[in-house]
Amino acid sequence: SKKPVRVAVTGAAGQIGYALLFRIASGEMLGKDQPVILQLLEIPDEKAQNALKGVIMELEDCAFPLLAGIEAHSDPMTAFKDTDYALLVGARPRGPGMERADLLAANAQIFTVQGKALNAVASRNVRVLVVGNPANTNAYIAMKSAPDLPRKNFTAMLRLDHNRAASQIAAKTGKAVAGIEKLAVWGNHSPTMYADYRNATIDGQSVKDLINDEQWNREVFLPTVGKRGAAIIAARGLSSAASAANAAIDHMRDWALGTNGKWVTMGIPSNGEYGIPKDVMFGYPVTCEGGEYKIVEGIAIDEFSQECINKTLKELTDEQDGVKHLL
Ligand code: NAX
Repeated sequence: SKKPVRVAVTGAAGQIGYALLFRIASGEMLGKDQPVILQLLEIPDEKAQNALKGVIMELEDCAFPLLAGIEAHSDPMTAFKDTDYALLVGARPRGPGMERADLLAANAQIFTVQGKALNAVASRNVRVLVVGNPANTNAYIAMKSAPDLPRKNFTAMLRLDHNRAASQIAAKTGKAVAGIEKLAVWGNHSPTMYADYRNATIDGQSVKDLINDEQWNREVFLPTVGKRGAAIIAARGLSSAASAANAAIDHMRDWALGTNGKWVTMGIPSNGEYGIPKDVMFGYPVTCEGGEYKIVEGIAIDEFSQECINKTLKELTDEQDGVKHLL
């Protein structure tokens, strides 16, 4: 049987953590034959550490055959020791009266510390997914704080946007979501993201031709996907958690085990593809194979798409400029 791999999860006692850990431990992320050791990080605060203890008791009570160990930590330097995968979920939410700049600064502090800790103690090939918001910029900060690790191993979660877009397309066309191929989401995990179905097919038919309604694309589809997080908060009184955890599982599983040629969306550091400046943590369509992702190149960018890409890029470079002095 396989040797266990180490999976670090931060914010482990939070609501996404609660929807995520049990699925990692049951083998849904890395395969039903892959034992895992969970290295869980929470803030030192007594309430958070107690909540983490409770989650660990429940994990134990599942008696998962693949769960080879569970550790509770309050320090990233021990939580990230030798870790092969790191899911950075914990972040500072926007509190009352907090300005955007304060939010960026508070998270810059967290992700600088965690990036440095990964740099110091993680596996040299650790694969990092940042979920905590602002996810792209937090991933950028962690990457910049970990100069000894491969840049390409730092990623941000755009998969929830991708899955939301797929679900809207399936509903609109009346077809099954499983039939969708070649969907792309560009840019920032924020309402500025650009979900792009121009090349998508569903059951082999062109989505654009089937829908054939550019007004729906611009006035219904894009705002619905972009504001879905807010719609869930309005309905549930809490932000998306199970769907976010599901997207994190999808992202890591596809990265580790491959997509068989299917396009998925990952936030990854640019190498200049599609005119995005180097190092910007940008949502791109990718395929995964052999534990590596590859950007889908050669997609034609029309005028409307370029406007959308420019807008989400501007937001990201503004966020990056807002934290540059802290790095
Ligand atoms: P919760 O507030 O329920 O949980 C966050 C947990 O993180 C808390 O238990 C907190 O103690 C812990 N934490 C905070 N700072 C930490 C640190 N420095 N080290 C370790 N743990 C720390 O939030 P939850 O609903 O689980 O959401 C977590 C993050 O995901 C938020 O930033 C949220 O905005 C973000 N999201 C990102 C999404 C994406 O698509 N990229 C979608 C869902 C979600 O909104």
